Amino acid sequence: MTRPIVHGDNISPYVRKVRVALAFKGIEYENTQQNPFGAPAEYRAKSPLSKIPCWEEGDLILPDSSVILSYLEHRWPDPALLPAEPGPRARALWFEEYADTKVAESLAMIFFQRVVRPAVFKQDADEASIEKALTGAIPDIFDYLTDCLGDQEFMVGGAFSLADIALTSSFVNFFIAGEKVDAERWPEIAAYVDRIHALPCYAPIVAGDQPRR
Ligand SMILES: N[C@@H](CCC(=O)N[C@@H](CS)C(=O)NCC(=O)O)C(=O)O
Repeated sequence: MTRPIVHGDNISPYVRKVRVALAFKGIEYENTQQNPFGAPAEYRAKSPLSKIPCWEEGDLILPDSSVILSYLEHRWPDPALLPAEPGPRARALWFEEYADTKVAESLAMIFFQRVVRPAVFKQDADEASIEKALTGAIPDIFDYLTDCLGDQEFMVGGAFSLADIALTSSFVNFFIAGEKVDAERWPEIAAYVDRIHALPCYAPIVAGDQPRR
């Protein structure tokens, strides 16, 4: 069987989300390191929003990280990345949605401004947007996640799930952009992110995604 392909540059939080899920499930794949910006027509034919990641497995083309994770969960259910119970399962899907919207827009946005924008678009970072996120949206996110996590090890159902993968992926970009979680103000979130990033399916990916010096 030919190996499935994940199209997408490893530094994308959405591509990382898929890679961690694949590592957890022990699925082998190829990666094209496709850049979404100025992607060729051949790629846009597969991913009409011209976003990454996109999954390709023979005739099956799936352009969206949440759709890909849903497919992986049905196709390779063991080990599971969603709780079996309907309530916790839906709750995990909510955290995936929150991570892919609010969390990525706020945390990975800083990486986009400081790293991608100068490198790809030859533009300066929008410091006003960064400041607004650091003083508004990001503290709100950390407060909300602190409330949701409580004293649990994982975000949902007492076990590692795709909620933990999705919620912590953008933190890799946030850290590379030079930011950190204030561990005095949000000790639970600082410890949670470190704990999830240290898991065997996640740690090599975090290490491999650090910029080369
Ligand atoms: N909902 C999509 C979002 C993917 C996404 O926004 N990826 C970014 C890279 S981190 C991208 O491709 N951006 C290119 C663009 O917006 O033109 C998913 O979960 O896969």
